[in-house]
Amino acid sequence: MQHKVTVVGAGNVGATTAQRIAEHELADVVMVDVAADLAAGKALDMMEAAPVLGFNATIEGGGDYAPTAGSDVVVVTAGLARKPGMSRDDLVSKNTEIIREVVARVVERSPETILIMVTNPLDAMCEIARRVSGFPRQRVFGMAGVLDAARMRYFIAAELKVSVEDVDAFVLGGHGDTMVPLPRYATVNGIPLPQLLPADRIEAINQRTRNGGIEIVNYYKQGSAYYAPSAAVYDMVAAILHDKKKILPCAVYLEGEYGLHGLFVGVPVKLGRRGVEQVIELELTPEEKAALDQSAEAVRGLVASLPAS
Ligand code: TXD
Repeated sequence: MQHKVTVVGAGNVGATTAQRIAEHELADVVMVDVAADLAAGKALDMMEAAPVLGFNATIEGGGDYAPTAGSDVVVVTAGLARKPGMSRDDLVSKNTEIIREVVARVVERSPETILIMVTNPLDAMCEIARRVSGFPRQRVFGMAGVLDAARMRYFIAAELKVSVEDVDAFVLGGHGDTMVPLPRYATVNGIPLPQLLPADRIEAINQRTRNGGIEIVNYYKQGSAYYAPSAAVYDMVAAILHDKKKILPCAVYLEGEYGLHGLFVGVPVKLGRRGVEQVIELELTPEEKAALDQSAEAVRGLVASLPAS
């Protein structure tokens, strides 16, 4: 393949992302995990599907970072999920340690790469990656909005019994309870959602979108969503490698846009071969702006609590 993508973390999201990238022949994939055999075994298992499915991309896996050198894109999914008895702060400090180590090691070998962060708490881990890599905001950002919007799009399509292909939606803000679904900017083949559904049904869709992650966790009991998250990462990687200039909601470091400075917040951006090529500023109503500010405050609080390096 022309391109190389590294996926750090060969768990549920990482391995499924690797599979989607390879099966679509988007790039050759290197998976790295502290659980080296897990990464090696999953890579081999996927390669053994190649003759049946007929894809020519390669997937290799292990614990070594040497094969990641010169990656066009690096997707970081490494981290711990919260276990019983673990506080949110425990998770933040443990994942901060992991992200610092992982980002330093990939950036050393791929100094020109584009980093897509996935590990939670997403917006805070993006900030750690930005600090450690020293990358400009064009090349370090997070996946959350594409997933949150995909959930909202699915819920709208299911409610209206229309094709998911016709439904667009935007979700702004941090990746958490304070995310801001924007039904005013949701459309069904160009028709604004508020013309198709009454306010109470729209509010129910907003609420289900905010709870989209926990809804899946409640089914799985252990572990969290990965089919839709890996699809969202795939969409971002494809937009970058094919220089599509797609407008997608991503967690990006704001430098004054939306009146916010110096923190990662989910907003629409243009994604192309150079990464985030433009931040798109939507016009917001005072209520929408207040909800975005509240979401940004939650991110700011979490970043302020990060352990010092
Ligand atoms: O919207 C979003 N951004 C998200 C985020 C959607 C879904 C999942 N989200 C978060 O991604 C989730 O809360 C986790 O923080 C990550 C990864 O989720 P996943 O479901 O893939 O978790 P797993 O299956 O536990 O996989 C994590 C892997 C596992 O194989 C570990 O061995 C590995 O990370 N790991 C490491 N790899 C490399 N280096 C280090 N230090 C390391 N530590 C753990």
